[in-house]
Amino acid sequence: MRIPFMAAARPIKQSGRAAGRYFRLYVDSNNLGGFTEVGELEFLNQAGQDLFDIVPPVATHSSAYSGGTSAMHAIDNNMTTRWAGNTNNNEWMKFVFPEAVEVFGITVRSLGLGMEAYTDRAIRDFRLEVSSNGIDWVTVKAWTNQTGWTPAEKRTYML
Ligand SMILES: [Ca+2]
Repeated sequence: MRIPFMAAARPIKQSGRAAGRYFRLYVDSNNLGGFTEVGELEFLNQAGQDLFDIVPPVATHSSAYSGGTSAMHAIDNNMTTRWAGNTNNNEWMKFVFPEAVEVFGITVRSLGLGMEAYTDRAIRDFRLEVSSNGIDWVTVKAWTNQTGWTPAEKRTYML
């Protein structure tokens, strides 16, 4: 008899936190610029530290304008680089951690140096999702109407 994998790996979603190995930042819409872009993204642990630095994940994306704008460029601690999805809606970045992590919040930075004219590419309606297998997703929390971004602005969203 097989022991159900799901019992051990089931992601935990509860008020104020989410735990698992598989996460996705799903962008329903940006601020209507041509591309969906994020300068930097952080996943915060309970101490407010960036889990991307502590437990580096593999990052992938729905699409990217070029190899130099892949999802990895949203977590490289470099505000001169960014992730750029090809359209202004239904784009995502996926993060697979080597072990389960507990996320308490996220921070998002809009486009930084050299991209000041394109703040309409910043994300507007988006959600954090968690998964037990990297395929089937559960929304942890959604945020809407995030407008009026200034260049390299950092906003914090707690779960
Ligand atoms: Ca970057």
